[in-house]
Amino acid sequence: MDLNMANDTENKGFFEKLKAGIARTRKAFVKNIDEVLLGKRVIDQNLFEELEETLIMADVGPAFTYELIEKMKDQVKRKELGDAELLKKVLQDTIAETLRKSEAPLQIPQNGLFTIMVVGVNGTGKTTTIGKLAHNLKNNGMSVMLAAADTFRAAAIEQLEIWSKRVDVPLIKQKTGADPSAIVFDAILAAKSKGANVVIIDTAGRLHTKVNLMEELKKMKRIMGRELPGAPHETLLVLDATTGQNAVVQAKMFHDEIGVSGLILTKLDGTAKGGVIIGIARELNIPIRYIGIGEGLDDLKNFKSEEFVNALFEQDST
Ligand SMILES: Nc1nc2c(ncn2[C@@H]2O[C@H](COP(=O)(O)OP(=O)(O)OP(=O)(O)O)[C@@H](O)[C@H]2O)c(=O)[nH]1
Ligand SMILES: [Mg+2]
Repeated sequence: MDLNMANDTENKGFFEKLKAGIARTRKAFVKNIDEVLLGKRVIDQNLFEELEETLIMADVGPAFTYELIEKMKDQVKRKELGDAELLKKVLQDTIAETLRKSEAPLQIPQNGLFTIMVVGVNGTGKTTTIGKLAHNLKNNGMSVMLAAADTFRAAAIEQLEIWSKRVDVPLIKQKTGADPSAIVFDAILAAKSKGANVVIIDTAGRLHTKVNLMEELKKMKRIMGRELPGAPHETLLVLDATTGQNAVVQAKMFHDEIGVSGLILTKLDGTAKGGVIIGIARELNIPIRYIGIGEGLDDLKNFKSEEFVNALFEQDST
């Protein structure tokens, strides 16, 4: 089912919010690009160098930057581009095409139990995102359950409990230090017996070592698959946009280790590094499911590439 049932007014409201949220990225990116391109009469090596530097600074990543510049040079050589301002159109179209490939909203079947494991390094926004996602799914008529499998940090369970109360969905938990796989086991059992549609599992972002963390996540996946064929149905990796290129590195690492089926990019509000979404789309073959643009319940939204590109290139009203 389409999980985005927002009506037109809500969509408009969200678009304005998205625009406001990514204002700093727009300033750091589109405005700098404009400075490089607009009003230039000749397209020369100098211009390409300036453009390349601006793109790299905007966190879109080396692969995207290289390909784009090569494409532009090629078009200039073939005399398809004579005007620097036309380069902006090529840039915008290339971004749109890159982001489009990463657009694939999460589809949750109406029947049966769907399990979502949420992973990511500490502080990226896992627990907060789970609260927002539970709210979103509940509003779409699903019965949702949360599982507090981050048992490493004392405050982690409490934090998820606050969200579960706020959203009014049940929470499966044990004491700090308990085996996360035991919680996942309990949660699947409880969800089956209550006929819940979705279980969302919070996991630790940090253990004593990185190896420990990956081993623990793998074990949780194994236990889930044993208790419920196909589980986890979705492994969502939460990435923090403010970390720029680090987010790409983290995604590669998690994907290599445990396999990731979807991405969520948080904290797009208030960062100038939002261009990283383009690097993520270009360098990873993993759908971007949602984006986070704030700390509130309604600040998580399905990733829609066209909406994002429009918000990015929209002229700033200020
Ligand atoms: N501005 C903004 N802040 C966010 C967003 N998502 C999460 N945060 C904030 O980021 C901080 C960390 O969020 P958590 O949800 O605790 O992150 P976590 O990944 O669960 O962290 P650990 O449990 O330590 O691994 C909190 O202060 C959140 O309110 C977002 O989209 N925008
Ligand atoms: Mg957490």
